[in-house]
Amino acid sequence: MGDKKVIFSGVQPSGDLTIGNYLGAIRNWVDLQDEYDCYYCIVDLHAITVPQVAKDLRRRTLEVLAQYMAAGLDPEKVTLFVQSHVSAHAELAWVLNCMTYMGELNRMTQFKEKSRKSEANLNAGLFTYPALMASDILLYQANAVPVGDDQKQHLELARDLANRFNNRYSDTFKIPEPLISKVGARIMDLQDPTSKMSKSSENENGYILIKDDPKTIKRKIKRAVTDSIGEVNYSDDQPGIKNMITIYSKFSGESYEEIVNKYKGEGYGKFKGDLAEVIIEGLRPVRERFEELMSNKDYLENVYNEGAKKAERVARKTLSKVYRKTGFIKRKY
Ligand code: AQP
Repeated sequence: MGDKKVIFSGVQPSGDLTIGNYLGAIRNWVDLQDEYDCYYCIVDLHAITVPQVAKDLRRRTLEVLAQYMAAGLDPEKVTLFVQSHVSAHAELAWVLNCMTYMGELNRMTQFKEKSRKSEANLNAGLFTYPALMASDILLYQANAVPVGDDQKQHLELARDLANRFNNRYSDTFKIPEPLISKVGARIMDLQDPTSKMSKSSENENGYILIKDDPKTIKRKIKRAVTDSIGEVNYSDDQPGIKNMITIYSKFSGESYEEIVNKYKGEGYGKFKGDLAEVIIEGLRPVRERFEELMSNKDYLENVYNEGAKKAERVARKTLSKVYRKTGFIKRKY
């Protein structure tokens, strides 16, 4: 590992992973695994900021790990681990919470959006989520964080908190930079192409899961909303079609222009039929490898145990410095 720059990123096991998570995050992580020292986490502590059913959370945590690996992340090269296995995350989050202003958290758009959706269930964890995310990143002295547009504001807060701590005490944290993928387009909901595709969406026709079978993928694409224009154009006036062209392009490697030209004069039926095939073929190796991995629980267990051990060593080192500088006395035995 040595001089390699460090990267931290994670996905919440708050639902089954969608092609939004795959194309927008995980597939890009795979491209970074040789160049960087990568920590890829399954952020289960974050997931409980909205209520979860324990047995589903348990199942999904393991499935997310298997999907990381099925997508191409190699546990020999990167550190794969479960957030709750490394208690330093929750511990540093507390210290950072005590340095975060209410006003800063109030401005977070994700909090505003999520609180609008679940007014009956507003908990303090959802509000202080960005301090936990800052601790995830800062514990590993990450140089860079691959994030989607939606997470930029949280990363900005992580940078502010790192600077605040460094100024108040002394140099402790690296200041992380965003690493925004050049091809990191946002994948939108198939039923409401003005919102992003989300794994916790209530309408299952709005997303495609990595583990959806071909029949389900065909059905969901068939039902995806389009418009009455009737031409395959890459245009903001046709958000449904535009989103499907993006997905097509990301799976096939063809450019938007090539795709638009290919379907000139064709209706949406042919385009949708082909798109379903492109997705099915793109996901096939991932799904097959995923199923194989899920039938080998011992191996998965070994991967997350080894990952936690490695992450724990690095995280403890940072946390010890933070505790010492904060003024906590060290336990002597
Ligand atoms: N639709 C998307 N298009 C591109 N990238 C996406 N990501 C998520 N949705 C899309 C990226 O996936 C990573 C995982 O994010 P997360 O699990 O921390 O939570 P999220 O961003 O809130 O993802 P979801 O699927 O919308 O989850 P829920 O519904 O639980 O909130 C991030 O890198 C994100 O950018």
